[in-house]
Amino acid sequence: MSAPLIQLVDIPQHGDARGQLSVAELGCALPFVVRRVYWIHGTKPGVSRGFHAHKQLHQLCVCVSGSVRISLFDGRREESVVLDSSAKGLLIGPGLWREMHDFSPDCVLMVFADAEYAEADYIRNRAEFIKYVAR
Ligand code: T46
Repeated sequence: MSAPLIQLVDIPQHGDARGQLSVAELGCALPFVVRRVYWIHGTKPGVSRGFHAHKQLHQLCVCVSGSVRISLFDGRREESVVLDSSAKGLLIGPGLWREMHDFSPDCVLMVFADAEYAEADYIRNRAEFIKYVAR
């Protein structure tokens, strides 16, 4: 049996009467040293994003507001998950085609990455990706 493509991690929450505080810490929710953080927000209605894979990059995606559906494809199987809680993070390793759909207007998707931005790490053509994972 193959490992699931969707790997969710629990993000510790420290809620009290004042509200919520969530923590992504190395060795706990974060399995790698973070070298870059970016966030996707203000996504227009009906827009989807992603449509690429990475050769090396590891990322943790946390939907800190609203919701988004993320699908992952390894060249054979496709799985998807709705992220709608800052208490869950989705780990996405290399060799996975990702697409992001159904962004809510208030969605803020925060992404922690283990490397600096490098366009050479992207595979943005699906046919090329399928060839790449079949090697
Ligand atoms: C991913 C998914 C979940 C930068 O200059 N630096 C950066 O760190 C990033 C992430 C992007 N960019 C530039 C590259 C493009 O000109 O921002 C523009 C939009 O990037 P892209 O079309 O790749 O965005 P998404 O939302 O399709 O994909 C992003 C990440 O790029 C990708 O690594 O896994 O979010």
